[in-house]
Amino acid sequence: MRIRHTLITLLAAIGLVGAGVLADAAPAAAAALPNTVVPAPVSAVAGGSAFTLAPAATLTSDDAGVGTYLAGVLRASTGYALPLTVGATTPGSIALELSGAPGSTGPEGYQLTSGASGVVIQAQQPAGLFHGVQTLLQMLPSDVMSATVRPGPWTVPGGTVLDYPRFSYRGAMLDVARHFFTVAQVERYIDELALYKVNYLHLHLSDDQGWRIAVNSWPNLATYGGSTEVGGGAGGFYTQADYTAIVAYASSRFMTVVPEIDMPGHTNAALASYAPLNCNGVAPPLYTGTNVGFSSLCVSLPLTYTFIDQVVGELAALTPGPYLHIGGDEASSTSASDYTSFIGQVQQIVAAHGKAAVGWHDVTKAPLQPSTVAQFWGTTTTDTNVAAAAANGTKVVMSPANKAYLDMKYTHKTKLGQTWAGLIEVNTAYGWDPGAYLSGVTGSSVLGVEGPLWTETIVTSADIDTMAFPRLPALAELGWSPWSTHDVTAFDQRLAAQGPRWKAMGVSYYHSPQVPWPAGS
Ligand code: TNX
Repeated sequence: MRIRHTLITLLAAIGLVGAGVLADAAPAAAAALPNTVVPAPVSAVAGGSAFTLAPAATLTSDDAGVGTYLAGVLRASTGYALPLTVGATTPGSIALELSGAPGSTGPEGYQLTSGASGVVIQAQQPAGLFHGVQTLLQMLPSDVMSATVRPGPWTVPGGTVLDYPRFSYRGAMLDVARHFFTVAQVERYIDELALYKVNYLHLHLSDDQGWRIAVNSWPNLATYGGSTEVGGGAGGFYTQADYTAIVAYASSRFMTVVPEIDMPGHTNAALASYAPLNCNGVAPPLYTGTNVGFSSLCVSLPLTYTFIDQVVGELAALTPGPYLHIGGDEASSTSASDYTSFIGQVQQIVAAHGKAAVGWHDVTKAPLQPSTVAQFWGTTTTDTNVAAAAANGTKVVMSPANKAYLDMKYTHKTKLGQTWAGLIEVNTAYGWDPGAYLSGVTGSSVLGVEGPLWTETIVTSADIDTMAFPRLPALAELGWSPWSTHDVTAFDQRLAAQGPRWKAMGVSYYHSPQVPWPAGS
């Protein structure tokens, strides 16, 4: 027993952990497979021989984009040529097929079968192949994520994975308003999120401290309103071409961008850019502090709605996804009746431009259109407005601040971040059920889960990485995996297997003492 345990530990240490190996060593029958994948798959059964990628291996794919993505990752770390054939009739050593998948896989799921002769991933849609590819990469040794050639061997345990998501919305939000992040920085985060099957990227594009998207009809928003950030740095903004590039990059990772223009509060950057938007006709100065709740668009002014119509119109035209986020949070400088009237009008504008509005859950104080989605960011498990909206058919994205906020500190010792919603260690981020968390907001009322990263204290990509990892994978698992797989000990073990991957990729992460990270990671 002790010898076998030592052997397994050794195999794990050299990256060969996997149920194929474990199955050989353990007397138990159908071993679970694999124990390295986050989010946990619906089912994973070990069986048959392991597959080892050989230097002469070939790739085939029914989808060019996913095939090219996989080839790019594998060629960089293995150094093998791995020729890719798109639409081949004979499967390659690794075959990505848009046929043969069980109906249960749905639009985003897949079936992965690995044996001596190769690996086959089958899905109904390219998104499913992409998610299956992420699982395959996590079944390979962690060095597969290296950007430079590593020695291998490149072994995948034998078995079958059947997998599909619990929720259709698995999101991450990046606040590019408090601190600006370049297109390359956003794309880096997209690549990291994609590893965990996140499929929505919510960009918080405007706030008191900065306006980050060029609007042709209101040019000062970006050129003046985007010229600073928290702490007084230079800020920045995305041209419409930049934004389009982000949308396209996200799409190549099967991720949909949800752009947010926060209103009626959180609008100092816009009010500073255009004096006529202010009730008193006077533009306030730009703001680089971190207070919230002091600004409001002028609800009684007709120009306000011309402004919103033109901004939303341009943004909607640049955004292929179904959602446009209107913020709506912390409007403490807007009266209750003004707020209700404002949210009513803005929903109509968003709908007129063909999008469904999303709002922070404060919007449930106002009557909502059937298509409007509420994003819960509270710290309680009861909210009568949200429950009433859900009872009325409103769908809810769950981002409880004391569980899902990636800007909260892990512990008092965490250098970055805030504490207003509490300290969030990784097991706290993992320890809640999005489908049963908020009274009256259960089952089909829950659209999914999102991890917001507010950036008052976040400045670099390393900062983003440190706050998102390992909590973002915890939230991604809550969004993807069936609740029946929920097990904190097993989760921490699977999470531990990610540490060497992040190391290989140069992703900084918080070495939580709750996770049994392998030595050296
Ligand atoms: C609350 S959450 C905010 C943001 C801040 C964040 C900091 C929400 C909808 N509004 O404006 O950045 O707290 O944690």
